[in-house]
Amino acid sequence: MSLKVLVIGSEGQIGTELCSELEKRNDIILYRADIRIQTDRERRLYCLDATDKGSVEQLIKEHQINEVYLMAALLSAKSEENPSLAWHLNMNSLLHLLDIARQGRFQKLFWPSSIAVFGPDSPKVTTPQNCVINPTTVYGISKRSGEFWCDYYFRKYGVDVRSIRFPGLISHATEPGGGTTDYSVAMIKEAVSKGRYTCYLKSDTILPMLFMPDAVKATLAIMDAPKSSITVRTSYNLGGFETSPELIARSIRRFIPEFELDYSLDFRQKIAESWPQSINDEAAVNDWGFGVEYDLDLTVQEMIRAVE
Ligand code: AKB
Repeated sequence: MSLKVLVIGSEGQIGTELCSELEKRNDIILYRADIRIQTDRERRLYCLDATDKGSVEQLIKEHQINEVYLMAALLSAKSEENPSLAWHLNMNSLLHLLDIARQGRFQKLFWPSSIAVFGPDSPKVTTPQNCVINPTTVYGISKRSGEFWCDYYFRKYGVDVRSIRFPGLISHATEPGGGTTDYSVAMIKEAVSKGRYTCYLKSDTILPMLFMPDAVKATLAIMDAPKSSITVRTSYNLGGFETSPELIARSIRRFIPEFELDYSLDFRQKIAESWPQSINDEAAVNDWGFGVEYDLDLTVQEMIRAVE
């Protein structure tokens, strides 16, 4: 029997590429939902507000959904601009689904967390899975709170919720939605289209990043893993590669030697400085076999090829 999978936030940065991969699987019937699309039942597309519990529950009941990926969220920079919307969207969408899962309406939930859960008190380098975690951004607070709720619903009600703390994600299929790490995507795209880019982070600001195919591979790997191998029910650390604006620029210049980069810093610098530079993701490696395929140079090469 086919598995019925619902992706909420299907048109976003992760959702788009996750859906492309899920669509390749013969054993899955995919339902896409997003506030930005028009309902087209024949194509299994649904216009859905992720915070509207009644509509989410109705969709899950009507189609007897087995697994849900909740990819709708407001990212870090946008969340600073609109804290109450960030809290409402990032928290309520998750709490509603945890509650619907608790009633046995579907069997497995994926929810992305972020390296934004870490704050200035956390170790900056090879940040461990468990350490002092005091986020200082609205987005980080919402993600850390969500992690606690996931763990609580697993322990108290056995809800099979799985989560990854994503680093910055680099991708070309869909525009990223207002994150601090999005300069990486903008820089590569503008290097190709204009030959220059003005960056809002300092040249040596190091952050962990991951190319989208690796992020999607990790998402599917954690969801495919046997329940017994998931030992972290808050959210798994995930690393990728460490990079900075100047390192990305250097990698771009292998293909576009005349690329010019200058700087005009804004509030995102402070957010970036509160986050780790590199991540210890050995729990993900040990529990469900995470492995990175794309390093910085390969990511930049693939990005340039795709946007040219
Ligand atoms: C952001 O920059 O807000 C996101 C993230 C690190 O979760 N890319």
